[in-house]
Amino acid sequence: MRLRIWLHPTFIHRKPRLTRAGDDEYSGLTSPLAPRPSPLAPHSETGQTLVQFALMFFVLIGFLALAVDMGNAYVERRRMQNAADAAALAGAREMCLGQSEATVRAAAVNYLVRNGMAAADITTDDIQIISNRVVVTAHESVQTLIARLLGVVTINVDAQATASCTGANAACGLWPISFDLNLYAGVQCGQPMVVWNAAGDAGAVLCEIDGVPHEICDCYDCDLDNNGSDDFVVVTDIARGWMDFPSSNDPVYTDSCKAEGCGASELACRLRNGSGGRVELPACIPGLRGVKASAKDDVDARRGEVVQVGLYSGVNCATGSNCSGTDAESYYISSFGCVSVGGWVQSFTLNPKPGMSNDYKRINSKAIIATKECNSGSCVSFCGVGNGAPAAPWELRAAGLTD
Ligand SMILES: [Ca+2]
Ligand SMILES: [Ca+2]
Repeated sequence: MRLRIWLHPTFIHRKPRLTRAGDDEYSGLTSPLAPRPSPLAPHSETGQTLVQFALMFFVLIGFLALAVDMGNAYVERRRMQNAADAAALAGAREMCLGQSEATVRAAAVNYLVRNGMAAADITTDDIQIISNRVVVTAHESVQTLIARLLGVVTINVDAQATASCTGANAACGLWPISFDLNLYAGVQCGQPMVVWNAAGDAGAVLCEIDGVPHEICDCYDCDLDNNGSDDFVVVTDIARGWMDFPSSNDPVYTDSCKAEGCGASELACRLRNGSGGRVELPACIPGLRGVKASAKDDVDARRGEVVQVGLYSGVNCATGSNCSGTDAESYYISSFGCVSVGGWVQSFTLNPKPGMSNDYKRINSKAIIATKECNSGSCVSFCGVGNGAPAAPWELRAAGLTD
């Protein structure tokens, strides 16, 4: 009998849009959806009301279903999006670590399940591995509460995410030595760099042929096994620098080696332990050229390890520095790479090539052997995300979500 209330004139007056079709006084306000008067009137009035009631009931149920079930589906879709994001990232991370496709896939499946997707619902197509990308679809059928009264028992929700393994935007635990990016990019994968490190040798190891500067190995013999290709690249202090990493404000990545100034003990600590701080690209890091003749034990402590290094594309980017003296410099770090530490050599010998003038003498120097790493599963940032740009083979990598 509640429908009678709707027909009361005062009520209708206040809510004209609820006016029933056929009420003359208010017929101008009749809804176009209202049923036409039945030819069976007046007996049909009750039936007509019932039809209206039924229609409104279904409309009401429809709106309720929309509110409750769609709201629920929306929440579930958010959950599936989180699952897809986490799974794609986990897969891309394994990709960066150089793992097999099966491992990439397993990591993605693991994260889908951990984030609420039923294992039984996961199909092969849900995880696609395309080049350096992992595309994950998370999906589920949400049981409806209200819409099932209208025959809709489940709503399918799905979400997709793409993550890729690309160059890293940040590094932690950097070794406190950076290389000139141009020089580093030109070194062959797996080729050792002999990082010259004796006082005065930066000037001594010069190569000029007919007055034109050349690569050091054009004047000195770097092909010891005479197979026609150089066995190493000589890096003097014009192509590398010692980093004095600035304070890290990051509460997670604190730098326990940090000390005032630019001293040898701070550098030794970092050679041994790496910098705990986080360096995000691009960065201008103060430092020194020069030599660190006392670093032998600290370098040898890392022998055989792959360490992450900054690569600079410019110098003197900073106006102030903790470092002082003629060797003080700052380095514009625009990329990261990795080297495996071959250790310290107390006396590395270079012999002039046959035919060089008498100005070129045999020279010996303390040196650090650092071999350029490419496609290494150890060359992965643990505090950065992917920068989105495809990584060079030697570049420090990280996983990141891609649009
Ligand atoms: Ca050779
Ligand atoms: Ca310092």
